[in-house]
Order: sequence, then structure tokens, then C-alpha cells
Amino acid sequence: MAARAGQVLGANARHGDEVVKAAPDLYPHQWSWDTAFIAIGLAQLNASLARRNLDALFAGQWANGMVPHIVFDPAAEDYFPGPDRWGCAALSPSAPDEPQTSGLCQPPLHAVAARAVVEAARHQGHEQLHSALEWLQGFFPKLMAWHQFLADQRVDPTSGLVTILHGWESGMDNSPRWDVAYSNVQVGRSLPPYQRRDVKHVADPGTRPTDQEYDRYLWLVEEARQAGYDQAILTRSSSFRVGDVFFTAIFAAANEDLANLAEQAGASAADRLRAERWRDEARDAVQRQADRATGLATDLDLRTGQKLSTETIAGFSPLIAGGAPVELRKKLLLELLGPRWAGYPGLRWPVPPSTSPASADFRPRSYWRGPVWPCMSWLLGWALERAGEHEAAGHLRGPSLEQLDGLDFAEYYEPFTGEPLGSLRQSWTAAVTLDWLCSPGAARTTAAPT
Ligand code: 2M8
Repeated sequence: MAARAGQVLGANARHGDEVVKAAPDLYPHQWSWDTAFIAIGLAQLNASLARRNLDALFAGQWANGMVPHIVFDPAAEDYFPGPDRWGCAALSPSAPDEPQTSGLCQPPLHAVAARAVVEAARHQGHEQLHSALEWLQGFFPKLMAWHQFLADQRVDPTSGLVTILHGWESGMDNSPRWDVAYSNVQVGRSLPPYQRRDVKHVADPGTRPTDQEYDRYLWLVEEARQAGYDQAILTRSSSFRVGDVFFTAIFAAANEDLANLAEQAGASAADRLRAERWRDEARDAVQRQADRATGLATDLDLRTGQKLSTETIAGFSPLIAGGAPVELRKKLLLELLGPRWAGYPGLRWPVPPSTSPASADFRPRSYWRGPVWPCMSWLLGWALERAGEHEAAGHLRGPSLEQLDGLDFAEYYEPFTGEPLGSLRQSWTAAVTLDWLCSPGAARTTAAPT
């Protein structure tokens, strides 16, 4: 299985520079948080390749520190919206001319990836570790600039949550988390016409977002263009402004790793303290969103002040953020493995779907509205390992590896039938498989199926 996962990443790599695109056809460019997952998986095979992928993504970092959600491959044209529709370099003084990028960002998992790369190198001998630490000296300031961008431009001063300006920034594009916020987005008449390309790359277009949803997605791109991608304007006036609890949790987790990397990177004590402060503030913000009874955390519509209570996998954000009090962790574990989530009757494998099947919002085949995403099962398992919850992490790893045993490495899976959906041979699915199978921590959890 590990060999096949490695082959998927190899086949998805661009010739010459070995930069891995998110998927063979559907996503022919580098995506931001996909690249972090990819680097985590690649670190088990080839740490220098993992580093090169992070470097290629950060070649697209904006002058204001933002790491864009897509870095475009000029040779790959079959994705919409492409660089022309975004027009970033022409509209924003912060955007690089080369490589061309999108004008949004995604959850900042990159410091987690950087730490994974350094730790993997530590197990691969003295020379590997030396190269990894040398690389870290150059990469660490880029991570600092990225986190500083989020702290300065995106953290909402009242709630402490990270503001997102588009569902695409959450990484969970059409999740029911955003239904209320999107219902307030009025598509303007000036929306230029467009043709979707995503629907022709999947077996069942019904598993992708609807045309109505896409109109709103493209309208928000239009608003961002009109604001010249100016963060101050957009965080004041965009028709979609949400405090994203899951993004904030990843920011907290990434700051933990950033702080841990500071010394090895030769950074100042002040940098480490800054990362620790961002971590603590983000953790507090996430915990304040937790429901008293279940522990599940909610998003916040910053335009209206409305709490966005939906039963999605993002509810487990306090586990991802780390540092949750034992009581809260216990409640969330009961939920996660209980009958509304991984223990829901009739699931093909006992792993948490993206939306609880017990919720009225649940759609078993529709993208982020219900299917199981292996990358999310991995992220939860990773967070549980880090919290010392090895047994619970094993409950996610074992069934996930059974799910992946079909070797489709699908983007997402129908929770009851186990049908692979979306793109097959998706890079981040292959990457998390590699980590589950090969990382030194993997031996600790339950044995993989044969
Ligand atoms: C999906 O999002 C892109 C837009 O960014 C799309 O649907 O075209 C999401 O699953 C996102 O989380 C992911 O990073 C991206 C590439 O895998 O695909």
C-alpha cells in the first residue's frame, strides 16, 4: 500500500522539478494546505523532495506574507478559475509576478509540515538532519511572515477567531458550515460569464458543489478583485466574513510547531514567544466556541454576529488546536467515537464523516456535506496522538487504512457504501496513507490490516 501511495505522488509530480499537484486532472496545480499534507507524507520517503514542495509553494508567498491557496503551473490550463480570472499580479502590489497565484489563502498547516520534515530527517541519519536544519534556517522566517499576516490581517479582535473571506479559504468549500453566510451573498449583475471545468473531471458531477454555489464563489472572487485584494477593505466590506473555528485551530497547532522549531532554526527568543502567544490566543478563541454539552465548537458570522451551529467535523476543532482541558477532550472523544459520528449505525467504516449523518444537513455523496475525507481522519488522529490519546488515534487509523485498502486514494468516500468519490489518486490521500504506514509513531497504534 505504501509503495502504491508513493507511486501516486510520483505520478502527480510535474516533470523536471518534482512539484506535486493536488490531483491528476481535477486539480492540476499546487494547493496550499494540500502541499503541507503532501510534504508530511513525502517526508517519509524523501525529505529533500518534501522540502522542495514546500519551497515551491512559498515561492508564491505574497509580499504581505500571505501564502496563496493556489500556486499555478503555467503549463496546466484545465482548471477554472485560472490565473487570468484572478488577475492578482495586475491588481495587487503584494502579489508576485511569478509564479502566478490565486488571491485567497487556506488553513496554515505548513509549520506542522516543516516540523514533520525535520523530525523525519532526524530518523534518516546525520546528513539528512544537517540538510533539514540548514533548510529550516531559510524557511522559518517565511513561516513567521505567514503567521504574522494572519495575526495582523485576519484575527478578529473581538472573537480571536481567524477571519475567512471565502468558503474556499476554509478548505471545506460547500460545507453546511457556510450555508447561512452564503445565503447573504448577493451575486451582482457584473459577474463576468464563466464555464466550470471541475464537473467534467469527476464520474458524478452531483458530488461537486452546485452551479448556484459556484456563482457565489465566483462573485466573491469578483469582490476581492474589485478591492485589489486589499485585506483591510475586504475584512470590512466583503459579503462573506466568517470567524472560522477550524482554521483558527490549525493556526494554534501550527504555532505550537513554529515555537518548537524556533531554536533549531536559529531564531530569536522573541520569535518563539510570539508564536507561543499566537498559539495560546488561538486556543482560547477556539475553546470559547465550544458547546457546553458536547464540546463541539461553532463558527461565527462576523457580518451578523450569528453563531453558526452545524454538526460538521470542524466541531472537533478544540482537539486539533491542542491544549484542551481534560474534561473538554473527554466530551469530544465521546462524541467522535459515539453514535452521531464514527459510531453511527451502518457506516462502512467507523470513521467520522465530514457532516454528522444524524444532522439534517447530511448529504452522503456531496463533497464536504457528508462524505468521509481521509485527510481529515488523519488530521484528527495526528492531533490525538499529540495529545497522548494513542488509543483513540488507533481507532481512526485502523479503519482508515481498511478504507484505503482499495488503493483508489480517493478524495472522499461515501460513508455507508464506501464508494470512492471525487478525484481518484488524490495526492493528500496518498500522503496521509504514507504517514499512517511509515512514520515512526505509526508502530504505536493498532496494527494495519493485511
Ligand atoms: C477543493 O477546493 C478547490 C478550490 O480551492 C476546488 O474545489 O476547486 C477543497 O477540497 C480544498 O480543501 C482543497 O485544498 C482543493 C484541492 O484538493 O480542492
